[in-house]
Amino acid sequence: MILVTGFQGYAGRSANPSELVAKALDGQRIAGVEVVGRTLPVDFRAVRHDLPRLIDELAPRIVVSLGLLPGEPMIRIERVAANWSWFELPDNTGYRHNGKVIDSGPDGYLSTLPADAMQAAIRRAGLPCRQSGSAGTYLCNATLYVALHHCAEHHPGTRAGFVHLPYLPAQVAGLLDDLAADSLLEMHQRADMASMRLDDMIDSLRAGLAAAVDC
Ligand code: PCA
Repeated sequence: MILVTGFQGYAGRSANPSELVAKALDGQRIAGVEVVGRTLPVDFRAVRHDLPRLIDELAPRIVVSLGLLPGEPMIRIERVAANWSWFELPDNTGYRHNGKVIDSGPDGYLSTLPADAMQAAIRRAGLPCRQSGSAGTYLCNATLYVALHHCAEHHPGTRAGFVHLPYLPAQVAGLLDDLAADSLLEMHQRADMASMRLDDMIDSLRAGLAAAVDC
């Protein structure tokens, strides 16, 4: 079984493409393997508890968490989780975590997903994909760290990783309207206008996960 998690909206954004992709994949089969899609709250303390519980309950072969990265123009496979959080924004409970993700944990983990094979499969499907050496210092990095730490300690056969997604086109259309209405910035001052269609995100995940199952 493959566990795919997405996040709720946060920071005043109504939608989070990661939640929509996780919901779309829920119940599908990829390369013969069943997918379970779940939504995580944008809540540091809940994720630290809920994600390990979900992994214990479902014992997935692969766990991939998804999140939005505003401004990212393509599918972005994260390779590294740091044991450090520096929340520029509070989470949805108003909490800002500044410090280690897990006090007793090592400084970092490398994703155990076959990132090269996944990237190649996504590009073969005609969709843009790259890899990254930092998932940031917000909740997505913390989520990847929590998953890798829990799997290292309790599920050594489970591969875990994180994929960041761009905005949906409709979100950027809304941002352009907001920008025009605010009349404060020129368009070239904003660097977060990249987007990708939901179907392309779903197809990317299907292609990437099929490659991960085969590795
Ligand atoms: N993106 C945030 C947290 C939730 C989400 O979808 C991040 O990149 O950390």
